[in-house]
Amino acid sequence: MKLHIDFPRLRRDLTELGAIGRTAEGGVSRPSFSEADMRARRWLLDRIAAAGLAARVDAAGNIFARLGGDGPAVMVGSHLDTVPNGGTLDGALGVLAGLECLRRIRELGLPLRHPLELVAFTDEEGRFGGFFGSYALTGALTPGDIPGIKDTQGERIVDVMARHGLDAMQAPSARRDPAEIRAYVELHIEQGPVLEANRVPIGLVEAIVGIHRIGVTFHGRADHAGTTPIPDRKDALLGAADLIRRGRDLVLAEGTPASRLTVGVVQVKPGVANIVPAEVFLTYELREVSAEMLRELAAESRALIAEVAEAAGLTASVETILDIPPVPLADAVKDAILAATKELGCAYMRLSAMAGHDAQVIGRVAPAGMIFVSSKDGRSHSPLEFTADDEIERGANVLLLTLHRLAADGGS
Ligand code: HGY
Ligand code: MN
Ligand code: MN
Repeated sequence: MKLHIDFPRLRRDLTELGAIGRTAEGGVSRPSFSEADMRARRWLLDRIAAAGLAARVDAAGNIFARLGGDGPAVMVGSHLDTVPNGGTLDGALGVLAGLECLRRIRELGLPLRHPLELVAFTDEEGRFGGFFGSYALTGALTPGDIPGIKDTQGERIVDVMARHGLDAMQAPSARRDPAEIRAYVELHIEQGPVLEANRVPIGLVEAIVGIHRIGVTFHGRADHAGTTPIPDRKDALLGAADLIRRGRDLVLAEGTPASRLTVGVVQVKPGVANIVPAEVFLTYELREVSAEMLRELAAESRALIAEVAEAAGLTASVETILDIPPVPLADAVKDAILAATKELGCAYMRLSAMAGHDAQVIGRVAPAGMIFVSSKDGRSHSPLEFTADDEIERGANVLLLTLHRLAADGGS
């Protein structure tokens, strides 16, 4: 009989974790370092201990569990944090399936040539910009960045982590030498419609989309809503509205079918019905799988921001929130995933990841790979996110065989 995970045990873990931060709509809210995220972290530490493994938390709040001895590890993981009112699988699946794989390999006493290491990364989803944990691990976080990292409510990560007894300024010390990472593998739901439309259960991810996220502030002038004639106003919201519409037109006209633009946050000041908007902040997020196209769209968008500001009599300031290039995934890891799918006799297809993942941060310094399972109706970042149990089980078994190949048979 082939090596396989204990699915009922994984299912129980997913259900228990899915109850932490549950919302009235049936979704989950666990923004990074919220009370729910902290409870989820404590729950995971308990599950790691119950599996007979030693847990470690680094200075960035990343949680680890290791199986095997010294030397470069085969890492497996994802994130516990969620978007507000998100689903129960985005992130949780990769962490809990990874834990299940370590547990299974341990209880079967399978010999390992290379250690296995589970990781749950801090703030993948971006309450504080995203990828805080994987940036720290790969040395991409510098002390100078940290005091300025805040959420959209203006709360600084330094203050939020301090409330939980953590010193954000120490996060860069979580850096690991890339030579310690033999490979990184992440199982994730696709979060899009491709696998389902093709009726294929497993996705072999070739590359992960790049993300260029900026914060744009239009500065106008507060005026009386009744006494100020329309042509005399400096209405900051007008600039924002113009940018949202013309940015969309720009990306549709100049981009590729894989280009995306999302304005997900708009904050109006003073936000009063009878005052002309004086200031508007918005997030403007571009995604592309071609690095060159992403750069072009980013440059054209900046020119557009200046143009719409001028046309509305405003000034605009722009700050970069996230700038992560597209990342091709490693052949060595893809080969192991492919061999695992073949061993299980399940169909697969190659595709790009259109969501961001810690694998693209790790993939810049070490060999990384991703396995996708399908998402019903392509829904995610929503309480309607769903993947059938048999698909989850299949994906976790592909993960198990992949890890086993990389850690037990991986040569040298
Ligand atoms: O935003 C993303 O693509 C991811 O879900 N963090
Ligand atoms: Mn997500
Ligand atoms: Mn995710």
